[in-house]
Amino acid sequence: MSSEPYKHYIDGEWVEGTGTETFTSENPANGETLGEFQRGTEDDVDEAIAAADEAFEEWRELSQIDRAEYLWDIYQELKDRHEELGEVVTKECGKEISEGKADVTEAWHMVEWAAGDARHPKGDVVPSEIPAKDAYMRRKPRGVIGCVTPWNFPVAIPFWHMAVSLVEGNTVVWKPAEQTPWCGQIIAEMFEDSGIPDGVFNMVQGFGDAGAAITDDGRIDTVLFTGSAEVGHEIASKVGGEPGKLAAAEMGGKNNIVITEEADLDIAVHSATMSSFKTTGQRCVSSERIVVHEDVYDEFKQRFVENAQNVAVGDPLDENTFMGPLIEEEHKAKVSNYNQLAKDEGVNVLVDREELGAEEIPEGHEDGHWVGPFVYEADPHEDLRCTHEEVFGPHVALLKYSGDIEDAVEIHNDTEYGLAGAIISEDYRQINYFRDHAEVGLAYGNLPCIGAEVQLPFGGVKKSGNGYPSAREVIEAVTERTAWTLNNSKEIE
Ligand code: TXE
Repeated sequence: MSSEPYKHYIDGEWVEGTGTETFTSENPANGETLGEFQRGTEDDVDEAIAAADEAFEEWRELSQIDRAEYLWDIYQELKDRHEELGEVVTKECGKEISEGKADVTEAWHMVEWAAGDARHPKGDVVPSEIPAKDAYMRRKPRGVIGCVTPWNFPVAIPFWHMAVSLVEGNTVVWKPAEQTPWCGQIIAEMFEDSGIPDGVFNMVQGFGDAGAAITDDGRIDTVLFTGSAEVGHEIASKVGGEPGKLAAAEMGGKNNIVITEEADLDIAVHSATMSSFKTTGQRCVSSERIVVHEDVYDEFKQRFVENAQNVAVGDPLDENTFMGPLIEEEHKAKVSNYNQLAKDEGVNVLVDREELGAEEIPEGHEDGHWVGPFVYEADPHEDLRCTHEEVFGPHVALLKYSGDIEDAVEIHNDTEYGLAGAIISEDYRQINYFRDHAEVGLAYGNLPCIGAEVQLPFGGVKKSGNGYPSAREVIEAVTERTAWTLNNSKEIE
């Protein structure tokens, strides 16, 4: 750890910035201070945007193959520093170590996709009504991309936003989440090591006010945001009022797993356990609603409850841990309030490990933000807040249904969100009905409701998203399209 506060990275320099305040990063498993960071101000953001704006004119003139070379260096560094960075992810955001490392893997997959795509044929040759006319579509960079990212995937999501943006010829100003600035620091070091031209990549550390200074600035051409629905909708509505500016936001969900009457229950129990409790329920695709057919309900309930009672909560650096702590005390209070709300709303509680026993908390980790699983059964047709609002923790409702897949999907769609959903079934008709009618951007069949592959789109519908700030489809938000037509004959139309 440096004895000086870590700095912002603006225009190819490490700068203290104009602010007088610093903040610390803390390990959510034990309260240990991991580092002190400069807190960015509006003036720091202003400087970063000015640098990005200026760098854009030269950066856009490079071939995308040349631009991709810098990303290949970063790809290699992500691989070389995999163990180290995976451990930093785990220490900073509390996910268990295999997930910490997977966050880094996910990042290099994105960089590989973006840099590899630079040599890939793109675009369409389009038929024209006029024989001698060529018609095709060209993409151009939009300019300066403002990226604001959350703490739950502190390495993968920044690269999901930035890798394609940069290869396509944009410059970026990025603010990491305030809970995970150390990951931000290491990523900025990687950009510095790559030798990317000054001003092409800029990072300002800080809180929501610095984020808002990025997203509100008129020189930002596209805002890419991943985080809460509240902030995402605020950004999207502000940006919507500014002609020529775009926002793509991916927000949370209240995700369901549907388990039909002839489902393979081994797959069902495994999928529900993974989706509900991995990352301590703090993935945007985590499932908080398990919709189970009455014919298999009792057996599923007994097996799922057994898992919920037994999943190992503990030190995320220990490979035997299944669930680490929650990100911070404030978030623990939110999860706890929702558990209480569920009780107040009259649900039938099946597992309540909210307060872990002293023997479950590893020595030296008493200051961690610990909770265990909370599982209950509720009536799917009752309009309860606990079964409809995103908790972002290991808080899970079992919802029994009778009837056919149409009934299950009706329950599935009965939330304002539409990010992810899974079906566990052996019946292709039911699976296909789910695929076509579940109101989600990410649908999984006979798989846990988690996981992403960068060559697929990643984003939601309804309250969960507008546009795709991540993975393959981000190209739509960070490029302009020109419909190009060329007359190859001497004839005048
Ligand atoms: O999100 P915020 P938080 C959900 C989840 C969680 C809740 C709050 O339900 O409990 O959001 O989490 C920056 N203008 N998800 O507080 O506040 C902020 O500094 C511009 C789901 O972490 O949205 C950070 O960098 N930026 C989600 C980023 O936005 C602003 C993952 C996210 O912070 C801003 C995380 C503003 N006005 C939380 N206010 C998912 N999709 O997985 C804050 N920020």
